[in-house]
Amino acid sequence: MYDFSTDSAACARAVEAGLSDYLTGPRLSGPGPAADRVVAAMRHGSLEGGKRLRPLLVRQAAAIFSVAPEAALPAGLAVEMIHCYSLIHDDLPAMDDDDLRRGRPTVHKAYDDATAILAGDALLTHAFALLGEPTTHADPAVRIRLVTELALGAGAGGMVGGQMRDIEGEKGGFSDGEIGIMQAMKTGALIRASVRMGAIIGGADARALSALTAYAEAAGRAFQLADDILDVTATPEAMGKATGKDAEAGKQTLVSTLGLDGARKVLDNTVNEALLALRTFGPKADGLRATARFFASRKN
Ligand code: GRG
Repeated sequence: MYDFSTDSAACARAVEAGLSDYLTGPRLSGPGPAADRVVAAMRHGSLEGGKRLRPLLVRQAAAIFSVAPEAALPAGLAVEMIHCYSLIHDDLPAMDDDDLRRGRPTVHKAYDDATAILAGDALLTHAFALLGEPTTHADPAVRIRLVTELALGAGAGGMVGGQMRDIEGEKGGFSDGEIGIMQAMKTGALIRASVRMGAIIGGADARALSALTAYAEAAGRAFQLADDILDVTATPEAMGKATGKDAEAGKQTLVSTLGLDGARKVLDNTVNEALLALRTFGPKADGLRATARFFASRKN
């Protein structure tokens, strides 16, 4: 029987080891000390912390097609590198201006703004270098699909575009629909890409890919709703942040427009929608089922 805590802990350990290994490897070493500083900042922003949920989704989606966890790991590491870069840049004074991330000083606080920008840039760049390596998948056509999937999820039609809309939305006046689109791009797109990358590694056919995409889109909405609920209900310490930033800044979220009870109801329905999308898959999809439930129940 699938056990979420065992599998997610095993995945987190593998991600920590895999990232640490990659971030000490020969691909990152330049000829002088300047390069060492940026690698140290990349390590600060990506190691020792984080739930590693996106690599877990890659692993769980691949598991439906009997792909071993190790075979899904490089793609999971690439997604996590993109996620960590986005957090490093999001914490900068020009964006959310946060001092703490995962209970530790943010990269620009531990180093400086310029180093944090460069560390994020380098994580972004190396994510795609890693996807291009034959160890990620033996078939170059699969590697190209993985690169495209991640680039589109992270780019202007996905995470970066969602962040831009979020910044524009701070002026207020977003409808529920516009908030939903912004969130689907900002956080949903990377979750969607993670699930689809696992499915692509597993050789999913069009029908399976479409069902898993429907799962991922609902799971992404559930993740963001839970995040918005936690922003107003959890203590900042539990979230590893200095403050409950979004609520404090009066940011528009579905909690601010639907109220806490309304948002919790939508969250339950959204998790059910994610589970329904998996109905044609057997017990091998239990990992993805457990993660959708975890998204709704998480405490940080
Ligand atoms: C700066 C290009 C750029 C994008 C930033 C994703 C994002 C866009 C910003 C993150 C800000 C944020 C806190 C969004 C809420 C949802 C979210 C992504 C939370 C953090 O993800 P978790 O909970 O974090 O998976 P851990 O630390 O566990 O990895």
